[in-house]
Amino acid sequence: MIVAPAFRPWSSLQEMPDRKPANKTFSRFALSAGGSSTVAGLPRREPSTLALPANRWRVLGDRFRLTSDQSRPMSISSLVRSVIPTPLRKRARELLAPRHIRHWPSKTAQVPWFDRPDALEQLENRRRTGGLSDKDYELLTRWVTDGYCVAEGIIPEDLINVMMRDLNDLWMNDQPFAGLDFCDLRIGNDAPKPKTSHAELLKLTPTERMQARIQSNWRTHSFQKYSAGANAIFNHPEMARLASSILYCRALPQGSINFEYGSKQDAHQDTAVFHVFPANHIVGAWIACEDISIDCGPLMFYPASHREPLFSKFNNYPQTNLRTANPEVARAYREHVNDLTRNYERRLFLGKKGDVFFWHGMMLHGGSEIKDPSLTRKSFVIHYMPKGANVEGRIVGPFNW
Ligand SMILES: O=C(O)CCC(=O)C(=O)O
Ligand SMILES: [Fe+2]
Repeated sequence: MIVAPAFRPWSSLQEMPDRKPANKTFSRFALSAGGSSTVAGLPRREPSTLALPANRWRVLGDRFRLTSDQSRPMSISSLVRSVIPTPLRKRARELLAPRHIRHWPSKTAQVPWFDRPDALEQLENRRRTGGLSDKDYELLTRWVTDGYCVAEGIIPEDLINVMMRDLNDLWMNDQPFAGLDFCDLRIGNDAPKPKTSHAELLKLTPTERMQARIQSNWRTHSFQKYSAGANAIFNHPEMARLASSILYCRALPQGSINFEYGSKQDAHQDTAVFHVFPANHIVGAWIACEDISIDCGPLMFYPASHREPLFSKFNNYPQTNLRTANPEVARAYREHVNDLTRNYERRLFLGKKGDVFFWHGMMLHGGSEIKDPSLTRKSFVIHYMPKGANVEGRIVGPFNW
């Protein structure tokens, strides 16, 4: 039997969830967002009332005209975002960015527990000592052996509906949200643009906007900053509890992506697109925002592929990955992944609305081919990491995105 050294996450095990995370204050407030949908086919918004996390409600409140029974201070990052214009924030980030590439140790004691040879024994111990329910034990066993697990029905439908309605309203808002961009939007007959700001979108006629919406495989990032519904899901306690149980320390949501259609994204590992240190301390979570049909280009994944070593040309990870790779290395990575996919069975995630698919940073996954382009594939993706593991700010450019 191989005995791995005791796992020491950033926070001590006493801080471990399997209980509600810190953000558990809920307030009831009425949500009545501004703007109305006038284009045929877009549902008219009805005001609704939901239990939503109270953090950052003021920022959202300004934008969504929330009425709350409770006042809470604005977070520092929200305050900075609302006071300093985006170009200035970008410039400040450039000036503060690191200039010298550092050497990142490839061998570190901080291998996540699930990548250690005794991972299943550790799970057994956690169960024996009362730290895991049977259900969680089952999910985490699947995580260890196959690099993913599925938690069914954990996000309430009404919460998803609120986020979807907010997302829908973006296309017809009266005022743009500063800092909100759409990626890969194709306007008219133009090629898809990497980024189109919300302000640019709203300059188009309603018909042009709708055409762009339905003809593009667009996505938007960090919608939780603009939508109370998205924010409630981003901070959803059960998602955080499960991601924390996987990482075995407190998991923090790092960013989000909303998709309306399939992504058709090539198979990849998230380690290749995120800068995570120590490696593999990342959990992807893909929330089905409608029942996913087989022809819409579902999320594809390759069970057990998470055991593959990191691509050899990413030899100073997390500095070297796809985001910083030159074209030759990027091409070699694509070939490497293509070769790997031949060794594993490909599966599709056909989740029901509210189901969540969690995956390991090294598990191959992507967007499968879209057989029927008229079908939507509404999803919300969140990536979790422990505090301090997202080292994006310590990476030196130039960057590919
Ligand atoms: O939703 C998809 O098709 C792929 C998403 C993905 O790869 C990711 O967010 O890491
Ligand atoms: Fe990914």
